[in-house]
Amino acid sequence: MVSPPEKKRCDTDESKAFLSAKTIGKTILSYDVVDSTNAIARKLADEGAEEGTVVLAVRQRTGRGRLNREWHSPKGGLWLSVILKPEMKPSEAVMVTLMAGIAVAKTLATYNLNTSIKWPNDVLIRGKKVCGILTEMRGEESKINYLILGLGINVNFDLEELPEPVRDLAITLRHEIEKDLDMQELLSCLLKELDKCYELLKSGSSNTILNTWKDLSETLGRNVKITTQKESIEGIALDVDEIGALIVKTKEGRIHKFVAGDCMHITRAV
Ligand code: BT5
Repeated sequence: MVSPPEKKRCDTDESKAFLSAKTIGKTILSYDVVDSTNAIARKLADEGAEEGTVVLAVRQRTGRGRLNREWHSPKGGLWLSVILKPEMKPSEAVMVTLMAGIAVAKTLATYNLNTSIKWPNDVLIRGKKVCGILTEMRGEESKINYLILGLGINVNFDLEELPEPVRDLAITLRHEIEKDLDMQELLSCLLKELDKCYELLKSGSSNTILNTWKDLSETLGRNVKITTQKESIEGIALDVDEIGALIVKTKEGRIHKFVAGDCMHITRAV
């Protein structure tokens, strides 16, 4: 159950900034404290909200990662969800996650930050997680009704605000560049990049997305362990296929493809 969130700002300034958006950011709903922006976006999508609607919150009480894992969302982060209605098969939804990772990487590059991406959804700075992406889908076997693309970026807060085990694997932009960023500017840049990358994806330019993703990938060429609800496989991450599935070759020479799963980097492959 989502507690009724307090509507915070009326967003006229924010909305104006994105009138040029083709899809993502034409409508921005901004909240103060919520349980999860993904949960609000899901509810809005069920009620028929238009594609591209962005739900933004200052803080999340119960932010979520994949498999219902906790996503710590103190004040000072960029916590948002976007309603998308792409015409693609559910098995292709991982492409949306990959394109979102690219948009985040491009946004952070404008601040001279070097990022890499761990398949499928972690954006890293010097190997530490600065952004997590959660793509949730509602649909039938062959059709997506809507996707909720949730993005969490650690921006203006201290690492000490994250609990101990998470802190060691995470990074915030404040920690990395030793100053605070203008959140509006960061949001504006991110939504523009997301809008551009999404247009590219919708126009059928998956190859451009995949090639950019490969350049940013921290995973390809490494020995990895992929864990899904069914199995756990170790091998070399060879490539991603045309729908963004990770191709892994085991030491016995068997090829596996994953459209979802947890990826652990074991060593750099020789
Ligand atoms: C993710 O899941 O990385 C997806 C995170 C998506 C968060 C956004 S915020 C806006 C929207 N609303 C939501 O409720 N969610 C989305 P996963 O790959 O399962 O990673 C989860 C793991 O990341 C946790 O188990 C922790 O180990 C770690 N973690 C939690 N909070 C973190 C943080 N703030 N920074 C870095 N790592 C964190």
